[in-house]
Amino acid sequence: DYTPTREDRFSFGLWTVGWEGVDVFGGAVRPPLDPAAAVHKLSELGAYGITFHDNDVVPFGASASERDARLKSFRTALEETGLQVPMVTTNLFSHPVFRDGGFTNNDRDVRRFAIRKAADQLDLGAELGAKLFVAWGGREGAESGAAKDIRAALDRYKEAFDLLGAYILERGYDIRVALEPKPNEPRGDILLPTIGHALAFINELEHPELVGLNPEVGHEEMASMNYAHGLAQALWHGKLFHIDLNGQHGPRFDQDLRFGAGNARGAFWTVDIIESGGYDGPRHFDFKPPRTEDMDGVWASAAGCMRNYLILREKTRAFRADPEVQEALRAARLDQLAVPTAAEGETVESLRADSFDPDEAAQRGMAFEQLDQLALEHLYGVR
Ligand code: GLT
Ligand code: MN
Ligand code: MN
Ligand code: MN
Repeated sequence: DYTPTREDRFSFGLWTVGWEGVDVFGGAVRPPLDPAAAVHKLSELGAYGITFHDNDVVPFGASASERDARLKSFRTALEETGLQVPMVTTNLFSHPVFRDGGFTNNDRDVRRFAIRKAADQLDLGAELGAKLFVAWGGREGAESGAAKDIRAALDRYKEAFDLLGAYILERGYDIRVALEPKPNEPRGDILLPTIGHALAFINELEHPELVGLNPEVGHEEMASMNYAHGLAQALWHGKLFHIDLNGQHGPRFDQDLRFGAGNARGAFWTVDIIESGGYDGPRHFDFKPPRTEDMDGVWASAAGCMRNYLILREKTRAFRADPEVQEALRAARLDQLAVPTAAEGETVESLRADSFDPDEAAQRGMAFEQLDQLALEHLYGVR
């Protein structure tokens, strides 16, 4: 049975189930969702955590008393349910002041305000026990050429994370930062468009150890990247701090389908790497219940994310445990790939001593088709 429990560590963005369905072509189709109600419903469905932007709970520009009232009912719901807040993030994209982004806005005063806004949310996150701060820079980018000096913008982007990193250390917060890449939408071209761009950027920061990644399925697939490979590389660098799970069909607009919908084969390998690659963070869903749905449909969609994850977890485990698969893995020489190419102390000169017959080696097939067929049969449910 695929009933989620808290041990599964499923978490949801408040903005996901709370999405009212506003898109470029039409207005809201669903009423605003009270954050406290979302906490109760997600807890009931089996989630362990909820994540949020500052403005998902406290409207932009709210008075101090309104802020306190909103936070109070949210906190009460957290206490009543025991739901955690593993991650928080800041909205630096909705208000018109962020039309050209936050940290890389051409306007200096807007950049200063954006950093301040992020720091306020770090304070709230620390108070609620969050261990992670996600930075999705959806508005950091451009539609045209001369409008953005990319090198200067990257200087400013670095400056923002250096200031926030210093702030985290100075306050003694147990919080790390995770960058979320996306190639485009809402900006024509977004800075740090893929996992690889973001990894390279992190190396230029003052406190690279504080900063890692929050890759999203749909965003990598929009860039025609292989999400599971991206997660594997982020893990290899020790930088997979968080994940945004959802569904996507190929390189079109950001679909944010429920996890397991869209590219099902990609979802299989995604769960396989999450479960076996050493990732130990939350299984976080960032999807948008389609605007065809009423609130019942929203909760069905949220439940579907967790159920699909558990189904795929069972299937990937069965795949790894299948003796025929283990045999096929050996036939495909995965065991050889795990062995260093040169033995301890060997040099290029040692390789020159090999007697190797390329024509003979060229005869060997790799036996990958048989291996992949077994994976598909596990996915299709016939094994
Ligand atoms: C926004 C975006 C997501 C990000 C969220 C965090 S907000 O919905 O589309 O991919 O993860 O800022
Ligand atoms: Mn996301
Ligand atoms: Mn998305
Ligand atoms: Mn999104």
